[in-house]
Amino acid sequence: MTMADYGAAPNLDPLMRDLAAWDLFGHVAELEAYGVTVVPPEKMRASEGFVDRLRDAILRTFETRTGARIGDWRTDPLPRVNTQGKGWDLIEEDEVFIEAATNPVVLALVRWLCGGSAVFGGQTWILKGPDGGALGLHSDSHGLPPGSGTIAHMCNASWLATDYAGVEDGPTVFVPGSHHYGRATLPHEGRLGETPFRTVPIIGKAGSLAIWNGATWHGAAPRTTPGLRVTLVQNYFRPYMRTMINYRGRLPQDLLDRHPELDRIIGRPLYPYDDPQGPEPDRIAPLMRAGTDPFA
Ligand SMILES: O=C(O)CCC(=O)C(=O)O
Ligand SMILES: [Fe+2]
Repeated sequence: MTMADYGAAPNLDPLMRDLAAWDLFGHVAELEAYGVTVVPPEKMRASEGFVDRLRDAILRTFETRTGARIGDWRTDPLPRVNTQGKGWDLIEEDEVFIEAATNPVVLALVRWLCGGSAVFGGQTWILKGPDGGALGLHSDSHGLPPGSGTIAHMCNASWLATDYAGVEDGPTVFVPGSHHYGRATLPHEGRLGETPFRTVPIIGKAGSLAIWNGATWHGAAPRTTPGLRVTLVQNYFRPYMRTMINYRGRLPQDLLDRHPELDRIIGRPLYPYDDPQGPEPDRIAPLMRAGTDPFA
């Protein structure tokens, strides 16, 4: 007899059964304790050849959208092209991106973190070559100010499409347990090498899933090994705090130009991006600032 067998929690019981059947309770415990976990490929219930198709689809989409050729991802550097505005909105490029977004283990862990009403917020690639630098510590839960608690308001479920064997491969790095701080990093806390917070790298085989509470502080180490690190980033959100009416899409620009306070309160300066290819950095920065100060 387990608690789920009582059938008293209809939103939770089926999820608990899946987590038990798929041997995921250790990962749930890591998500609660550390705010991040890596699920190995053999637990991911993905179809045969999934990660090879995923990596190929990312590389092919990069090539089609930039016009640059990648060569051998195991050995070659990343072509030096501007990828600004090219890396998002992948879902219609290849069905493997839908498979990645709707994988049953991804969804079980996403629903553990963000509930059964979690919504898919976007997918983007990370392609990182030997000259790929570090990324400072940050929270992905943009806009959630100090005091927002420790539940996951959003989460990041990233597929490793190449092996992350060690910190030299330029992986994502985490401050374990930082989701309990309930706020984003301040500028002096975010710089890797200077921050007093201890970080740990994600290590895992291609086909693993790295999933974290969006509030867990993370960044990335520089890559020093040859070839490419390939990752599919996926964001999922709790569905609350939405506007009833999408004024932003409706009100004419000349009206907004004449009424700057209206422009501000309809959230025009914030995401979602107007361009599905985002990201629009000007729309991210004010939300990230709001993650450090309840009055921002
Ligand atoms: O792994 C990385 O390079 C950084 C990833 C990151 O910050 C994210 O996906 O939110
Ligand atoms: Fe991030």
